[in-house]
Amino acid sequence: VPDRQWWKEAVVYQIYPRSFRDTDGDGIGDLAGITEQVPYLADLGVDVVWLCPVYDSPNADNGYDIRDYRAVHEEFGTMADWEALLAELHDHDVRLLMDLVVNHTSDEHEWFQRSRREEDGYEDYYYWRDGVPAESVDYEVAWEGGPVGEAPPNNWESFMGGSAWSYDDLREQWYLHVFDEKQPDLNWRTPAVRQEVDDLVEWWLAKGIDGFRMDAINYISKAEGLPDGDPENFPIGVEQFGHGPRIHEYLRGLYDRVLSRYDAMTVAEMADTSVDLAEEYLGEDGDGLSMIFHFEHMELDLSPEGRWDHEGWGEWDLTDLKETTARWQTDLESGWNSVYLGNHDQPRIVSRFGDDGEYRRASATLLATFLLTSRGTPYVYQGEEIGMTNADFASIDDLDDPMTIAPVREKIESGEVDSYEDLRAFVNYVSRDHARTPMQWSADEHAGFTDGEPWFALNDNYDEINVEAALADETSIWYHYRDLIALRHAEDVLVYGDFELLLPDHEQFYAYLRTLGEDRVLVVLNWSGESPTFDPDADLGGDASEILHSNYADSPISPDGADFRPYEAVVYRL
Ligand code: TEU
Repeated sequence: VPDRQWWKEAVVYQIYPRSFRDTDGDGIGDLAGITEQVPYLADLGVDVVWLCPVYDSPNADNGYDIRDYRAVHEEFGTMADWEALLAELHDHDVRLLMDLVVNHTSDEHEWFQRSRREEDGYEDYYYWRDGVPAESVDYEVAWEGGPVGEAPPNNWESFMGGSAWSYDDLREQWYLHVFDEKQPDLNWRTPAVRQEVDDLVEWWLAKGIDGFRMDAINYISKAEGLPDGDPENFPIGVEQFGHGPRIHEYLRGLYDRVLSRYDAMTVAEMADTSVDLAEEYLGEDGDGLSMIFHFEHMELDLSPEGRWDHEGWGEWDLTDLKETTARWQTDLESGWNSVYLGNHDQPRIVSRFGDDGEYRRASATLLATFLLTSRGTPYVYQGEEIGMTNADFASIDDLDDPMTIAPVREKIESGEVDSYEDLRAFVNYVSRDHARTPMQWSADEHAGFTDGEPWFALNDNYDEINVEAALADETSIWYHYRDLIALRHAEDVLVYGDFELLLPDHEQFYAYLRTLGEDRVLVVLNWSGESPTFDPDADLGGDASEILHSNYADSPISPDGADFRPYEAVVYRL
C-alpha cells in the first residue's frame, strides 16, 4: 500500500502573477485576473496553484524582494482580492501554495531600515561587517561604493554578478546580498529572525493556505566566519553559503514549531543538490519537507563556467537527460520527487527540450507525457499547456530581468563582446525573461492579456499560439495536458509506481516502466525528430494490452518493433 499524501497525487500549476491576466487595464497581471481564470485551471484539472510572490515589493526582482510579508502588492490588488482568490480556488478544489522568500528581504523592508539605524534588537537581523583594506585582498569580483581604499569583507559574488556586499552610508558598514543589492540576506543566526519567520509562516497558514514553495532556501545558513570562497565556483562563495552548517536546524525548527501543525505541502528550491544531499532534507526523519526542486537537469545545457558564460551553452544529450532524471527517479529512496522542466527562471520548455518549429505540437505533448507519467509531483508552468515558446529579444532595452541585464551589461562595458548583437543568441537561449512574457489568451490585441499597455512585450506569435485557439482544437497541446492529468489521477501506478529506465544508451528513445503490484505501464517517448524503431533490450513480459495515451492519432498498438514518428509519445498498459 503506498504511503498516500494529497501532495503526491497533485499536479501543480505555477502562476507568475504579473504576466498571467490583467483585469484593470494597467498592463500588469492581477489577483482578480487569476480568480477569473480559476474555472480554466479547474478544467485543465490541476490540483494546486503555486503563486509566485504577490507581496508588497519595490520590484527590484519582480516581487522576490519583499517589503511587507503581510501585505498584498497594490499592483496586484488588495488583501480582499487575495481572499477572494483563495475562496474561489478552494471552491474548485484547487489548493494554494504561496512563495516563501526568507533568505532575504527587500532593503526597503522595515527590518532592514531599523537594522541600518542599529535600532535595539534589530542590529543583527542582517549580515553587517566592516570592510578590509583594499590592498590586503585580491578579489575577482568588482564592488561599488564604500570608503576609498576599503574592500568588502570577503570575496563572495552575487548571483546577479559583482560583489555580494554593498556599503551602507548610514550604518557605515557592508551588508551581504547573494542576490541583488536590493535583496539583503537575513541573518538566521539571530533568534529573533527565526521567530519572525515562524510568525509569518503561521500567519499565512492560519489564513487557510495549503503550503509553501520555499525560495532559495538552501542559502539561509552561512559558514561560520564567512570565509572567502573558491574563485572557481559561480557565484564565488556558494560553497560557503549553500547548504550551510545550521540549515537542518533552521528547517527542522520551522517544521517542528509551525509546519507540522498543518497538513501543509512544502517544496524547497535548492540549486546544487545531489540525491544524497536531498535524502537529508526530505521526509519526516529529515526536515519535514515534502519535496525539493533540484537543478541537475537544468544545468545539462549550460556552460560549466556557469549560466551567464555566453560560450559553451545550448548543447545537451538525451542520454545525459535520461541519466540525470532517471537517477532522481530511482535513487531517491526516503523522499519524494518534484518533476519540472521549466519555471519562471528558465527558458520555455518546448524551445529548450523540444522543437519549437516544425514539431512544436508533437514535442510539447511529448514533454507533457514525460512530466505527467514520471514519479514525483509534476509542475506545469503557465503557458506550457499551450506550448508557449521563447521570444526574440532584439536589444538590451527589451529585457527586464536583473539577472540577465547585469551580466549582459558587464560583458558589453568590459569589452568582452563588441555589442549586444554578439550576445543575442545567448540571451535568446537562456534568459529568465522568456518565461515572463505575458500569457497568450487569444489572438486579440495584446493577446487578451490586458486592455492597456502590457508591462512586458508579448511574444509576437500570440496570433497563432493562444488559449482560445488551443481550446477550439481538440488535438491541441492543451487537451493532451488535460487528458494526461486525468490519466494520472485515474492511475495509481503513475503516481506511486516504481520507475525502471529502459534503453539507457539509446539516443532517441526515453522509455521507462512504471510498476505497482500487478499494474505495469510502459512509456515510450521518441525524443527526436527522427523515426527510430523501438526494440526493447529486455523482455517486457507480454504485449501491450491497451494504449492509455498517445500524442498522434493511430499510434502503434504494440511498441515492440514499431517505427515511431517524430516526438511520438505513447503510454501503454502491459
Ligand atoms: O531563484 C534562486 C536562484 O536564482 C538560484 O537558486 C539559482 O541558482 C539560479 O536561478 C540558477 O540559475 C529564486 C527565484 O526563483 C528567483 O526568481 C529569484 O530571483 C531568486 O530566488 C531571488 O529571490
